[in-house]
Parts: sequence; C-alpha cells; structure tokens
Amino acid sequence: MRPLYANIFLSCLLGVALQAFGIQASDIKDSHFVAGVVEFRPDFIGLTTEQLIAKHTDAYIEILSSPEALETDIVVFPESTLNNEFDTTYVPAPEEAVIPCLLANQSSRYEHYLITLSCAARDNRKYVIINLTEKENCAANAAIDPRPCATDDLNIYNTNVVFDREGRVISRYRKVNIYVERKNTTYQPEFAIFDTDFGVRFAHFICFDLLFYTPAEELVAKYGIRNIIFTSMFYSETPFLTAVQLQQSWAWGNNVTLLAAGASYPQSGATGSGIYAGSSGSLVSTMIGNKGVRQIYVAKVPKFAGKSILHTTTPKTRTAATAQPQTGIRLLRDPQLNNFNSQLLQLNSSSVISVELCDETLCCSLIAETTTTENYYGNGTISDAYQYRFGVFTGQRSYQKEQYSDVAICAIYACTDDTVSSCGLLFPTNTTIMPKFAFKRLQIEGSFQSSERLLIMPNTLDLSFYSLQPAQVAWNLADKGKSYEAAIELKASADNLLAFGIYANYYDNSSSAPKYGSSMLILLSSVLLWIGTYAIDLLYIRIYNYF
Ligand SMILES: *[C@@H]1O[C@H](CO)[C@@H](O)[C@H](O)[C@H]1NC(C)=O
Ligand SMILES: *[C@@H]1O[C@H](CO)[C@@H](O)[C@H](O)[C@H]1NC(C)=O
Ligand SMILES: *[C@H]1O[C@H](CO)[C@@H](O)[C@H](O)[C@H]1NC(C)=O
Repeated sequence: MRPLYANIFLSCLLGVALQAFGIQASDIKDSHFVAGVVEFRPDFIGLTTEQLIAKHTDAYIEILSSPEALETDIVVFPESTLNNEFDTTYVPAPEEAVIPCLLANQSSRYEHYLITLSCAARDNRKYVIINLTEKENCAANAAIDPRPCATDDLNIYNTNVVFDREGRVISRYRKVNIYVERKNTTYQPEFAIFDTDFGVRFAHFICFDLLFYTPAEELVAKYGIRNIIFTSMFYSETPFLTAVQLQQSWAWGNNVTLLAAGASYPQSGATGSGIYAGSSGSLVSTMIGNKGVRQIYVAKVPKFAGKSILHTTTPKTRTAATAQPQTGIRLLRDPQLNNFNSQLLQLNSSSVISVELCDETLCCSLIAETTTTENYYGNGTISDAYQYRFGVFTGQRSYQKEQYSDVAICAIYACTDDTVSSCGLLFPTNTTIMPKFAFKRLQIEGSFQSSERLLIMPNTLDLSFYSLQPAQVAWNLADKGKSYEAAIELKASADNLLAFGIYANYYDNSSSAPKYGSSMLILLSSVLLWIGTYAIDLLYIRIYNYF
C-alpha cells in the first residue's frame, strides 16, 4: 500500500503545483507554443548495454520532470543517446494508437524503456520525441518490401518515435539516409508528419537527412510543413557546416521553425542544439565544448500563420561573455576548400575593396570596408589574427561513399595564414585572437541558376561557433525566373567572423558519379558509442583513431 499512496501523493502535489503557478499547456488559440530541445551526453564507458539504457532512461525522465521543462509542450531528445543495436525494441505503428505505458503490467512486446518513456510523456503531459534502434519482423513488411530479409527475420531501423501527452505513439520515422551504420532502410522513404493539440503540424527526420532532398527538403517544398523536428548526432565541419550554423542556415533559408536536439560528445565532434524561428533567427542555440552536457534548452516559439511567423519576436542575442573562441570540439574541414577559386583579401584597418570572382557559371561580388577595432577574444599566452579569403565554388562534395551534394558557395572564410591550406583551420586554444580590423561593411552577392531542387541559405559563423542573427545580418533572395539573385550584408560591424556568405545546396542535381574523391568521411552520423561492450567493429576502430 505504501508506495501506491506515495505515488498518488506525489502526483497530486505536482497537480497542485502546476495550478498554483498557472502553468498551462499551449492550445490552438495561443500565438506561441513552448518547446525544449535536449543536448545529451551519452554514457558509454564500462557499462553493459542494460546499464547504459537504464542510465539514459533515468536521465531522460529527470530532464522531462525538471523545473526547466515544466512549461514545455514538446521536448526533443537527440539521436543515438538511448538504446543501441544490442537491445532493440518493437515500436507500434501510429495507426495502432498504442499507449505503451498502459501495457506496463501485461506481458508486452515493447521493451521497458519504451514503456517507461511513454509513461514519462503521460505523467508530464508533454509531446516527447526520442530516437532509438527499432526492430521489426520482416513478415510485417514483406508485402511492400521485396528485398531479402536478414537471417534472423528482423529489420533493424534507426527510428524517431513521437509520444503525445497521453504517452501514445503517434508518429514513427525510420531514417532513410543512413551513414556507415548497420541499419536497414525503408523500401520507400517515409514522410513522418503529425499534428498536435496546440495546432501545430510537425514533420521529423534524423541527422544526416538535413543535407538531402528526400525527405527533409521535400517535406518543406512539397508537403508545405513549416515546423520541423530534427534529432542528431552531427559532426561539425569548418567553415560552412558546423552544427548550429547549418541548423540556423537551413531554418532561415527555408523560413521554417526548426527544433534541433544534438547528442553531446564534443571530443569526437558531436554537439549543437537549438530552436530557430525561420528568418527571425535563433531563439536559443548552443555549441558545447569539452565534456558535453545533459541540458534542456527551452524557448517560446511563435507559430506560423500562412507563410509568415506570428508576432515575430526579437531573439535574444548572446551576451559578450559567451563570445569566446570555442574550444574542445573536434572539427572536420571542408575537403573542397582547396578547390575554391579564391583570393586572399588584403585588408588593414581602413580598406575599401571590391572583388568579383567566378567558378564555372557562378559569379559573385564582394564589397568590404574595414575600420579599427580594440576587441580581442580569449586569454591565451600568444596572440594572432585571422586572414580572410573570398572564395567561389560550384561542384560536388562527398559525404560518404556514393552520397554527395551539388553545392554552389560564395563566401569569405578565415585562414590562419596566407595559404589556401590554412583556411578552415583554427588557431590553437592558447591563442588570443587580436583582430587587426573590423568589417564595417561587408556585402556578398551572387546569381544562382534556378533548379527544381535547390535551397539557398545565408551562412555565417563567428568565433564562438554561432551564426549571426537577423539584427546583425540582412538576407535577400529574389526569384528572377532563370536564376536567383542572393545577397547577404552585415548590418553591424563585426571583427569575429569565421565565415560569411551564401551556401546553395542543389542536392543530387547532376546524377553523374562524384567528380572528386568518393569516400571522404565527412559527417559521421551514428557512431558505435557503446565502446567497452562490443568493440570489434571497423567503424569503432576508425572512430577510436579520432579521439
Ligand atoms: C501496474 O501495477 C502497479 C502496482 O502493481 C500499479 O501501481 C500501476 O498503477 C499499474 N499500472 C497500470 C498501467 O495498470
Ligand atoms: C537488413 O539488413 C540486413 C543486415 O545488413 C540484411 O541482411 C538484410 O537484407 C536487410 N534487409 C532489407 C529488407 O534490406
Ligand atoms: C538513433 O540513431 C542512431 C543512428 O544514427 C542509431 O545507431 C541509434 O541506435 C538510434 N537510437 C538510439 C537511441 O541509440
């Protein structure tokens, strides 16, 4: 009897507390909803799979019932931070409208962590999105998938699961763009879309998907979805594809709301979470260095009405205290940077320059004016300053074997000396950055050929690995029929840039084989993090070498 009473007492207390503070779920009439994204550091050393999952599940529940999460309507957890391929679970199809929590006392086909998290969504009255490794009996799928099944009669998927406020599974997405993972893919890509009781329709996908047309861009361009949920374990690459930079660029370029939750493992390169309100910029975003965190980031998110955001809020700009060079994140470098048509910018504290550069059919212009600055960043023992190149590139870039995008880029980017090979590199952490000038005017324009599959994005990065906000940068895109005229311009002077320009993704525009090396490991999605349990894996060895 006692535990039962204790439970009732606790949940009553919680009910009283919710009323006393006037906390209420958002509804259809509200102009906002409250979202939380979780940056989550997985455990992986010296524990059994069972212990790992138990620790992760407990930590998820602690976050969901924390005071910080109290007002949230929807909470997103990142990729690869719950279970692993050694302890997979069945996941009910949304059509079945199953509430795993209610099956807790019956012998159920669902693993206990799925049931526990369904109960946590239910107890806390929130929509909850998690990513897990799912199993499915091939027989369930045989009618629509003619491919041969594995010998154990199971398909294994990397899956996002959405619970509603009752703990019911209302949406499921099986990742289609898998990255060196031993996972199955669905025969046809899935477009996972769900509606909420606060009147917002969401679609969701996973990590590496963000760089591809299907399903990510298609959900926006063809399905008209304006609210996107993105779970990731994303490995940042300088100078254009660090995590928060890409998240904000993508949300701004598409003018959609993006809720992005990142796994936190900076030593190997994974970090980056945020909530973005399309062309209104970041409502909250974080890039974590060193050891990583387990932290929920909450924002009041304005809803979209038609094509524009309701009551555009002025996003909080970060305080100067955080404008420190970011440290402790392992970074990849854009392997195409050496192939840009580029020019070193000869700038001092009172320069006025204008440059025009082309690469194949893409021509871009740069106008820059500089002024003096007294700022410095960091407190290292030596001091140095970045130089800048203006570069233009069109062509293919690879992410992994047989996966690539056609991109077109016009941008300035920081280099540690006057050589091309120093671009995209950062000074060591014991360096104080002493800029020799600030840009008081910086404008880049380009004309980008139209294409059926195309996303043109503003792309900026500062020394602390955040993007510039709409108060600091103006972005314009004009449809001229055969081309788009894109322009990006500074609104306030800046002396802490790592990148600034226009990034266009033409996806797999030309269906020819990649022009450049085809097996560059660029973005590692989903890594075997369960080291210590099952270490014998080629991928593991590769990752291990990274540490
Ligand atoms: C399952 O059983 C426990 C105690 O035996 C009880 O507290 C709980 O409410 C039950 N859950 C459901 C969903 O019936
Ligand atoms: C799923 O993956 C397994 C293991 O890689 C493979 O043997 C099987 O053929 C795949 N199933 C389908 C339907 O692709
Ligand atoms: C989520 O994503 C990754 C793959 O990208 C997968 O390996 C992992 O098993 C999935 N789930 C969890 C919770 O680990």
